[in-house]
Amino acid sequence: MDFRKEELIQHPVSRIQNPESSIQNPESSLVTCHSTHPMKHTQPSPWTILAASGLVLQGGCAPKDQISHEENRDKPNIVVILADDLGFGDLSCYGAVRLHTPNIDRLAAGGLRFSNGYCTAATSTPSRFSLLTGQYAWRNDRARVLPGDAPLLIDPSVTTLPGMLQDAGYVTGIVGKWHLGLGTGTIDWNRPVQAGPNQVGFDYSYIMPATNDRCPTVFIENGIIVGLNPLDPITVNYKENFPGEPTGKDYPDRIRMGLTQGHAGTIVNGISRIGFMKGGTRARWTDENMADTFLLKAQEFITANSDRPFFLYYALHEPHVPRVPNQRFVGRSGLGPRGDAILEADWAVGEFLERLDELGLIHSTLVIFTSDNGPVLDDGYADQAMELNGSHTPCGPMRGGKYSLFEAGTHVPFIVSWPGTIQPGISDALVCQVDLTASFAALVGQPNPGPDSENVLEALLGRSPAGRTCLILENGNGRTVLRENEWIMIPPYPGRQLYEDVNIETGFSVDYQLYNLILDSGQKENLAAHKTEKLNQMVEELKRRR
Ligand SMILES: [Ca+2]
Repeated sequence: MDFRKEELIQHPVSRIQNPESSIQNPESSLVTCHSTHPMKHTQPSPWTILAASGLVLQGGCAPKDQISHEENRDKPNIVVILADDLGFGDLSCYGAVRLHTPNIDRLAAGGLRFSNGYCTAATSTPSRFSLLTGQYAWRNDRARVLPGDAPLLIDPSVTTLPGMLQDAGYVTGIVGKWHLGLGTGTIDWNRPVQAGPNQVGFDYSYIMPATNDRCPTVFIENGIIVGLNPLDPITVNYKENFPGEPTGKDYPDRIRMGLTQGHAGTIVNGISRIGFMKGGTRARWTDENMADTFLLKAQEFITANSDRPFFLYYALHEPHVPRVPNQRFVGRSGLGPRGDAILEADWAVGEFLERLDELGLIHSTLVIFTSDNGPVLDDGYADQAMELNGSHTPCGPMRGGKYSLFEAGTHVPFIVSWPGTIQPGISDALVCQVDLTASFAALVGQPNPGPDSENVLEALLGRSPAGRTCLILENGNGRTVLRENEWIMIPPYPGRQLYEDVNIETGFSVDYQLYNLILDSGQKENLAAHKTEKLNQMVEELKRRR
């Protein structure tokens, strides 16, 4: 399709005995802004030293250092763990039977599990844009699934969620998937990236630039590619291949995972990707170690900043394609690589929470676990996700999936935990990731910079059964629907009813659609012709809000 082409319960799996040994690029170092914690170095690269000197970070510590530790004492740490393409029905705490996710289940059992939690969009880039800016992505025409060489989507002059928390004295970090663009135009990947997470509110960043199926397949720490050999510079192109560089299209015998759609570009680690790259051989990631790498960096961040309020955006890469979990998880789920990747994500969450506990921070940290959009089985690689899925229901009771206007596109797992402050339970309040900006602003006493963000803090903390009343959701391509209380209204949109390549319903129809989600969570009965008054009111409401 057009927009996709650019496109601690005991766990049976043993813990990593020696994490360093399995981590790529161990020479990279964690840069913190903390004055009393020396930087952790092994062999710092010149770029790392540059970053530490402030030439790259450009004074990101200043606002926080003006706020004393005394003032910050009562502010909780905030961690947002965001899975990638994880469905409402993919966790056992949300009803999965074929998959067991004991660590995320434990988080849910000790916190609030929301039954009406949403991301704003059914694809990654617009969804993450909303999470970090408190703004609907359909207001920004560029907020579509971005190629790996797209410029930064977020305006650096805008106060973001992490930027607002910086103003409140938090040290802020992102570890994991970014997918919101980098640089201001053509990027020289061999120089520090001048526009990225560090320019829109993050003091520390260790990111995958776009997605795990897109070039460049490298990690970037504070704007600098980790482990890059200057004698082997890296070049990226999304229009044409570099002469002589093998691609999945030209060398299908060199790839270990077959293709069902797209992904015919540069081969890295035996898997062909979207886009083309040349050079940077030493810096290229090994998919099997990605979860370990991100976990280590997330743990390092909270450890280094354990005595001051921190915000960590821990953006997992699972279960997005290509699904290549570590060997420890291969075959564990019985559902193939997609299920195994979910078990790997669950393990990483468990290990992360255990470190939080070891640091004595469990009761002073608010943790949110959610997903950037709904699930998909076959998303371009022949990894048997469809064939081995069996009776598993990634969407739960809902219709649609990733890319869809139907519920499963944006109705996602949403768990909030803050032991000692939030009473465990289940909440039916309507909440959305776009609301985190306003809600956290209220929590830390800052103005809300998010134009579409509503303060639902009382709902997130379990003190109120009410969240939003109205919410605009989109398919990732600017087509929107309106949810209002238990109702959802889908305006008429031209186009096919099925994305054949992923076997997911689009939600498009020439007719208006109106569903009562309490009585009909599977969106089977269109009530538009019967509830004309409600339909008309919601049509007008959506027009008024867009
Ligand atoms: Ca996603």
